[in-house]
Amino acid sequence: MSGHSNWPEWIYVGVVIALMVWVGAEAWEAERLVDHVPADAEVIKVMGQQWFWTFEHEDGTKEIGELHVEKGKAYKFEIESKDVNHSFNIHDYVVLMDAIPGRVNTVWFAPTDVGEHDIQCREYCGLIHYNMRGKLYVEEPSS
Ligand SMILES: [Cu+2]
Repeated sequence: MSGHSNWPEWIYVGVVIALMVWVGAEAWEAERLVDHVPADAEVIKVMGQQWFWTFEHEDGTKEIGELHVEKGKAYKFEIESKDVNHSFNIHDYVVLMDAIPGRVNTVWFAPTDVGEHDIQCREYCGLIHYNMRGKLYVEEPSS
């Protein structure tokens, strides 16, 4: 085998290893972002039912069809359903989670700007599904 050079193979192996490390790191980061609920996140209980959403804040405040939150805070949604499967969606903040009777699904978000956003149901849940909408109001912090 004299005169045979291995360097193209080693470059190939190096590139493949680098790609695998990169894909692994990206996947790990994505997983971390999805799973890592900030410790100070306020819990908001979200209940879906035909055909509206209700919200309950940690201090017991309840809202129907609209949800008021503060800019710069983190919120953890605990999502359930009273009847059939729904899906809780805040399109502008890429919040999307199924609301299933008998179990609690969680998803978190942290609004960054003051404004209004649509809340909707993304699972066909019966006759008036199209009207199962709500409004998210992101407001300036009160204190
Ligand atoms: Cu629906």
